[in-house]
Amino acid sequence: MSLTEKPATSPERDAYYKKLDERSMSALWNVLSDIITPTPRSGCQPFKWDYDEARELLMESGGLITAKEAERRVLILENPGLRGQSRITTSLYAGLQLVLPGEVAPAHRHSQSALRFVVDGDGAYTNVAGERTLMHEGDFVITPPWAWHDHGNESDRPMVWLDGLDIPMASFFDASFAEGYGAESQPESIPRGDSLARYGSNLMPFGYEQQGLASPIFNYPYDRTREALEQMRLRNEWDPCHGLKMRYVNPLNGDDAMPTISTAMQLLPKGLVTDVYRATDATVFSVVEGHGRTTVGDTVIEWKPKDLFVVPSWAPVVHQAHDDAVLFGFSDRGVQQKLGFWREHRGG
Ligand code: 1HN
Repeated sequence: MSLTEKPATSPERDAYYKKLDERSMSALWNVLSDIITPTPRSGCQPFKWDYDEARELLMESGGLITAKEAERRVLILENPGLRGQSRITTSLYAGLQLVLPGEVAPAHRHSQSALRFVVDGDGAYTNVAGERTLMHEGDFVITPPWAWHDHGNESDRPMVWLDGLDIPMASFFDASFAEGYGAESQPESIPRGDSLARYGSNLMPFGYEQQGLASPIFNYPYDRTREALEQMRLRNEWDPCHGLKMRYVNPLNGDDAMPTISTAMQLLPKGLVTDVYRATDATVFSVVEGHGRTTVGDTVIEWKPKDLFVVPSWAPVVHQAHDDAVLFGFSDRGVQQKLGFWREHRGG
């Protein structure tokens, strides 16, 4: 038995395998090297979605179907190596959602967690568990599992955001539940801004105990994130692989803001070329500011603001910033760490 080679076949062995097959069994020694690989062997491929192209197609969908009829008017970003599986990486789903002025995306809930990362537009809202928040470019917004949520756009501009969901994880565990609210939108039972004031002011309500696994802050506004990065750059200390990279955390315990999806924002200063980096968490990037080039193995990705790209597990990555650049990223890092799978490697 070997981890890299399969045993030879013979007529006797083949006859034996046929008997196994008829009883829904099979021989490990014929598949071992395929299922226990020395390094990750992902079907996920590096890929970039040009935002201008995606926006044009999204706007076309706006003339074909309403947000209400679609339930969610979303173009799924399908990894080219995983077509037809509604996934951008092996474990994560991503899509671009359009809400036109005056539209509503009806209230529903599901076991899958969602993140919204605002790509284009200003001032549409999402209601999550009774609290409404207005969304601006660069904001990171959380919909925890099983929370009622509906969206709407009362601004005068189309709004586009990136949805990231743990759909493939829920499917893997056969743990998907969903239901409609029965009305277009839920009542606004909590004043706007409540969560950020209560949990995002370096304070915590006296005696507050964690409810659920997601952060009690559900909108991490971009202006605060950007300000933190800008202040930090003054020390001129850059991680050779990441520039300045900050995780979004749950202020109660420092865990990732979401239990199944790890999120981060990174600043890459003009001219920086990062050291080679690889990690087992395939990562989705959304370009917030700046232009640059990311090489993923042999693939070269040139990016500009609002473009989206994906880096597979264990692929060697180098980022290069042509001007000051800000990247939002999400992955399953936290899940892998909790389960003992996560690995990284710095340098060539
Ligand atoms: C969903 O509920 C939203 O609430 C977006 O905006 C995308 C993809 C699959 C299943 C549910 C949303 C979704 C989704």
